[in-house]
Amino acid sequence: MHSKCRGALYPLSNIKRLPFPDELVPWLVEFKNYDPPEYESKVLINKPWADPPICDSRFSPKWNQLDGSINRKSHTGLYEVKNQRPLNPAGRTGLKGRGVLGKWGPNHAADPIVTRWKLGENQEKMLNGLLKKPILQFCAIQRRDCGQWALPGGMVDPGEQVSETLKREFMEEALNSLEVSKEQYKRDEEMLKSFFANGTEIYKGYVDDPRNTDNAWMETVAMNFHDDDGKHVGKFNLKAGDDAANVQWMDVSNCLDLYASHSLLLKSVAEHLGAHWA
Ligand code: RP5
Ligand code: MG
Ligand code: MG
Repeated sequence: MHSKCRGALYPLSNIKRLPFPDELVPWLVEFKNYDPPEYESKVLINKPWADPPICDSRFSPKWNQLDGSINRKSHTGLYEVKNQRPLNPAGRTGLKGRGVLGKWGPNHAADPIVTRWKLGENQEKMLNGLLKKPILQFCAIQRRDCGQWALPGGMVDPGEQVSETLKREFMEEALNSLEVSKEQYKRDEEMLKSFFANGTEIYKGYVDDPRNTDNAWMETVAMNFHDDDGKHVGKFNLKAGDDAANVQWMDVSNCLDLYASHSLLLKSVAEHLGAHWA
């Protein structure tokens, strides 16, 4: 059940979502006279990465399909389209329109979950909890838009391979690749090439993102890239860039309060690698 996209105020606005009880989230449950406010951020006007307004006569999207280079398919299966508007597959959010999201329907992102073990003074793995499991660390960024800590994920550009998005977003947000010299960029990319070639898919699907609306929502492909001996990315100098204000290695545990569904993604990684969680 999504909850982060049902907060009182829509992010970066003073638009109030319609409040309603959890049982009314599924579209299949009747909600008489459901008519939430509508919001479309001005930021989207004439942006090349954004769809036109839904009522624009030149806009004829192909829902649930690859629409030219724009992927309008959902990882969750076929979504419904009602009154020419795609419906959020996770249910009602208390807001119509697409808010600040560029695309009507699914907005595809990718989340790199880059991990290493937390090591002690003698390079031994540090343990935690009753079960004495090793502590995993992940590369976390602090988002500029809301100040919350998160995975260094980002949107899949039209026509871009998800594997490319994962590497590019990590480089932009955690290595500041948009501002380093060409030489440094090449070195970083070369070092990351083999590291990012061996990832494990952790999740593919809907994200409970605070920007979601009834007609536009985030989806992601999350992959884990684990530096087991800490000699590769685990040694990199992290530097925040683009939409990240800060970057750091953060201990993985159930105490984390991260952006959107990112804590859940880390829980799966901890399970997958046999790391401490709770
Ligand atoms: C989240 O938003 C995804 O999981 C991903 O981390 C992120 C992508 O959006 P931007 O970081 O580009 O704003 O839903
Ligand atoms: Mg980004
Ligand atoms: Mg981002």
